[in-house]
Order: sequence, then structure tokens, then C-alpha cells
Amino acid sequence: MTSLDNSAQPFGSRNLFGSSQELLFGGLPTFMRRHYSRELADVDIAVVGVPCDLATSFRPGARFGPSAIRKASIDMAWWDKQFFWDFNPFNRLAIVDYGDIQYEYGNPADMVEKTQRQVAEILKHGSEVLCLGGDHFISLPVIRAHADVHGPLSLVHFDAHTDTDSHGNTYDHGSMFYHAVEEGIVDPERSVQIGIRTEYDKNTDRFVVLSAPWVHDHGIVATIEEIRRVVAHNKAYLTFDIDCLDPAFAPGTGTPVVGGLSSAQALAIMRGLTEINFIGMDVVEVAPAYDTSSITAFAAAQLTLEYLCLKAFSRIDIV
Ligand SMILES: [Mn+2]
Repeated sequence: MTSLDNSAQPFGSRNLFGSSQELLFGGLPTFMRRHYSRELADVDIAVVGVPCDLATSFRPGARFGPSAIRKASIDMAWWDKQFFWDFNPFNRLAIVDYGDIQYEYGNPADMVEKTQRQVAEILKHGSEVLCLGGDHFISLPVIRAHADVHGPLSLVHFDAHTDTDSHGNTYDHGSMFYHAVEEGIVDPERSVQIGIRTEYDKNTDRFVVLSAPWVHDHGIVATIEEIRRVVAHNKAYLTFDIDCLDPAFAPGTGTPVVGGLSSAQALAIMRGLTEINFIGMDVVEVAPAYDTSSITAFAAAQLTLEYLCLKAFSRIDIV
């Protein structure tokens, strides 16, 4: 099973396809053992870490999210066929680990500028982006870069919080979607928030909200149908705050709220979204300092894998 050709794949091989057969417990942990590269020729998706938690309101630590997710993803990098999908997304899509956004850590504005500029640069090459946060604020510069290319986007937003409160016009990890609507880069009426279980203003929130109790009451199929109805064929950006999951499944996060979705519910919903025209994704708010047995990072890595399967679903195997 082990092939020397596949060893040190992240650095030693330029082959962008196939699974890794390297020892799971050795080597350097790039995302899913993909080639670590900023060379974007023929790359379908660049995975980018945004190690920033300067905008958190409660417990910090999501700056270590990208490295925790990469490390957890190694355990999934050798699978030949994904459970449920029955194909290998890495035989269909060329995916590289692009590394992390570099910014001045004492300068939040610099993070915003560098993230937006770097993501824009990747999109300009014709590659798509999968971002690993970071606190949820990082989604704002990432979505700005996408909206520059695609226009106003539908947001498919998994979260315990709506993140649409202006908080007195501040910029933080709970207000960025207020700003995204104000800036016209997200179309709220064509966007859906799933798993919400904190206060929000029903009169002013223009997003379609499927609260956690609604999902629990109505079930997976109804949730999928509602997401499809709202988003239809719009271009959609998927943002997954890991605190959408119940703290039983994702304790390693900054602002946990009980009563959330199970990992199984989230995976089942994701797997039903093949008809959505996703153009980008992030998974945010993984804070490994509060994690137990890395379960939060494993959940985040699995969710990124489901997204890659959604993207690969309609493609045929290249290798
Ligand atoms: Mn949240």
C-alpha cells in the first residue's frame, strides 16, 4: 500500500492528485497532505489559513485553528474513497495547501488588507479558496474578495450566532455580516443561517434563519430543502462557524452555546447541498486550547472534506 512515490508528498512531489500514503503520525502536517505551494497553475482549490483572533469577544485562541485543522486532517488524507460519496475528491480536484496569510499581528487593519488582497490574487489565477480561520471576522475580507469577482453572494451560514448586530458600528467577530450586508457584498434575502440559538432581532434581520430548535424539530430533509429554496441557483459562499455544533461535539471554540447541531446532523445537511453553486468556503472559530481529544478540529476537518466532495461531485476522476 505504501508507495515511496507518495512519501513527502507535501514537499517532494508536484503531483497534485491522489491520496497520501505517508505515515499518519510522521511528516509535516499540510492540509490533507496536499502539496504545499503558492504555484497556482492548474490548481482548482487553494487552502489558506488565516491565523487571526484579534476580533474575538470572549475566549481567544482561534489563531491556532489553521494548524489544528491541518493536523487533524492528516487522519483523513489516506482515504481512497470518501464514505457516503464513494469517490476520492483528490482524484478530481487539484488542491494545494497555500499556507497562511502573513500580516502584522499588532495591526488588525493589516490583516484585513493582506487577507483580502491575497485571496483576490488567488481568485485572479482562476483558483478557488478554502479558508481555515481564525475567528469569524476573517470571513469579511475573504467575502469582499469573492464579491469583487462574483457580485453579491448568497451566504450559507452555519453558526450559533447570526453575527448581524452592528455592535455600535464596531468590527468584530459578531458584526461582520451586518457590514457585509451594508457593503452590498451579501444578499441577505437569498442567504440562510443555520443552527442559530442566540438572540437576534427578527424585525431587522433580513437573513432567513433556521434556528437550532427549528432544525431539531423539522429534521435534515426539511433543512436541506429550505436552504435550496432560499439560495436556489445563486452563487453561494459557505461559512461554517464550528460553534454551530453543540459544545458536546465542538468544545474547542471561543463562544460555545449549548443546544446546537450534532456532527452527524451537520454532515447530513452538507451532503444534501450538491445543487448549491458554492464558490468558496471557510471554517472558523476552532480554538484548540479548549478542545478535548481534538474532536473540534476533527469535526472542522471533516466538514472541509464534505465541502471538497460537494465541489468534486460533478467532476470525473482525472487519475
Ligand atoms: Mn458563532
